[in-house]
Amino acid sequence: MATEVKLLGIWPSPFVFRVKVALQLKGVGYEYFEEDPFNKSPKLLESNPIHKKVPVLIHGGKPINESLTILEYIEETWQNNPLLPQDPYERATVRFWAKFVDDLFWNKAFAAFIAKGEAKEKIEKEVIEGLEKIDGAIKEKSNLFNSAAGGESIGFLDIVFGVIGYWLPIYEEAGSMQTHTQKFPAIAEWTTKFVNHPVIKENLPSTESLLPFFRQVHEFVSSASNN
Ligand SMILES: N[C@@H](CCC(=O)N[C@@H](CS)C(=O)NCC(=O)O)C(=O)O
Repeated sequence: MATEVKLLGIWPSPFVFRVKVALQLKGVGYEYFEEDPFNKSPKLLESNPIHKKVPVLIHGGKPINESLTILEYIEETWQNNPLLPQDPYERATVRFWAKFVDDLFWNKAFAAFIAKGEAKEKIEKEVIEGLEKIDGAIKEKSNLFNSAAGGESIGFLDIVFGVIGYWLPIYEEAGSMQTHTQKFPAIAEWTTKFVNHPVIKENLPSTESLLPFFRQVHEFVSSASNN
């Protein structure tokens, strides 16, 4: 009997989306549990006691935390349909850009989403610098961003990059950010191909549902930072 796979998530999360896509590309069946971030389940608190965040993958009763670590775990556990390239240098390059993307998102883009006034403008400039670098990387290393290369398959970096190509424009609108992710030509082209991939389409929450959600998040974090 196959070992039981469970995923704890919330539907609007780009990090949970990564795990759903990776599992589907590998053909791994799983049971999904929708969490309430304002009333986290005992299962979530005991499975991710350090960060108390989703996604959490539970495989045979053992929890794995943090989306990038979960993707690596999935890649090593189910070796069919590889998400990472074979060549060690290319694998290292993929890991470098995956980390760059997450650092840019958390340290800059999310910070710009919640910042105000001059601080917002300053950090937006840093986001733009990061986006320029990513745009260059997509052009230069298009074999690693599979959907940019027009490849049929979706790779590790495509899965990770969804948070910038697809989610960031929604944050920009919900948080009145002037970073204009989709003005970067390689990012825009990548996004068009990405959203049309069948496995991506199946798992991607719609912009129409995400926008009101992130407007609420923005309102919530803004009022919290005013108090
Ligand atoms: N670095 C984490 C980020 C996960 C994350 O931020 N999850 C959010 C949902 S998008 C969460 O669980 N938030 C609940 C909280 O912060 O209390 C990853 O890659 O998995």
